Amino acid sequence: MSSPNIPQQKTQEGLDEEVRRSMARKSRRSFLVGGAAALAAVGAYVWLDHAPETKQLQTPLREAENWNADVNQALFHDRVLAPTYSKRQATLLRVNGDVGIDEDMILDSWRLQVVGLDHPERYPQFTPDVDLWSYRSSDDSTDVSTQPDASQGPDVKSESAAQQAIPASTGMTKTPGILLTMADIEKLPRREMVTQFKCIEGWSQICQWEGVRFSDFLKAYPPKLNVDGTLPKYAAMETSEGDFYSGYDMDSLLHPQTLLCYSMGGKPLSPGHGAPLRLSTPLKYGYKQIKQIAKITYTNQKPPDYWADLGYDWYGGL
Ligand SMILES: Nc1nc2c(c(=O)[nH]1)N[C@H]1C(S)=C(S)[C@@H](COP(=O)(O)O)O[C@H]1N2
Ligand SMILES: [Mo]
Repeated sequence: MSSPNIPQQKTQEGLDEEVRRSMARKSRRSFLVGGAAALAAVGAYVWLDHAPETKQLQTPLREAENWNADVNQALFHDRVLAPTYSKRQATLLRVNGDVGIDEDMILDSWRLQVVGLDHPERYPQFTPDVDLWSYRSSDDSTDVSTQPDASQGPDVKSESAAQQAIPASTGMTKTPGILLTMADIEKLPRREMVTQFKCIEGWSQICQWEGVRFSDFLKAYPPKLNVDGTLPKYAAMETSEGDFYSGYDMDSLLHPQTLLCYSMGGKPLSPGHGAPLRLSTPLKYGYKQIKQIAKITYTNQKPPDYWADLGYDWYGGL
């Protein structure tokens, strides 16, 4: 009897079988690689298909290739997904934190200011200075206009990164960008997720969220690329007067579970939860999930962050 660790003499048939198996292994592997490439190609196709503006851009091919490689890398590399739950397990989230939120904001007057786009002027929603947009409030006494008003003193608008860089009140520097309505946001693919919401204070709840993936938003309204063809490193988000502001790294934003949400548990967001649009991600603590977003700015500078300025971790990762 031959011992199992002494190789049997290989017959021609045995060798053929070995070669066949190794070929099969190889082709399975190349199939997987080919599959990933095909997926990337589909991604690129869907991208172009969904963003006709991109086609008109005539970006150099090299740049376009980097662009796709960069984004597909971000979208398709091994993502760790946070656990999801069944809708039955979802509870009603408590309201926690109201910095920068105008509960009386007239939602028709809401716009999402987007700054740092690639050729913003090609969009119908273009405006030469997003900072001139006024959010109106039904409560007149709290209706702080975003129009410059010297009589109100220096604390009328707390300073966020974008505002520090571009002093709107001087009227010297403009912040070109686009002003999106909720209808614009709702045109993007609707996603649902039931995930755990964790607050650093020590409580957590399972919640059901509805909205759009940040990655879909970015594809529809792509940022200006860096000269090497890469995406900006960060996005800054802030409330209408800049009182609450949060910064995000691009990798976290492109994660499939990072949503711009307009509803919770199938019902439109309440003002306290950040109507009409907030961020939700199970990857970060509650304090990184900005409510009532008014402005998104793509940038390569690490944006300031309300809670990081108070000593919490800037990433707030879980
Ligand atoms: N605009 C704004 N967003 C905010 C806050 C805030 O005070 N203002 N608080 C944060 C904190 S600390 C938490 S825990 C969550 C709470 O979200 P919820 O009120 O929907 O539970 O919102 C985050 N987003
Ligand atoms: Mo929090």
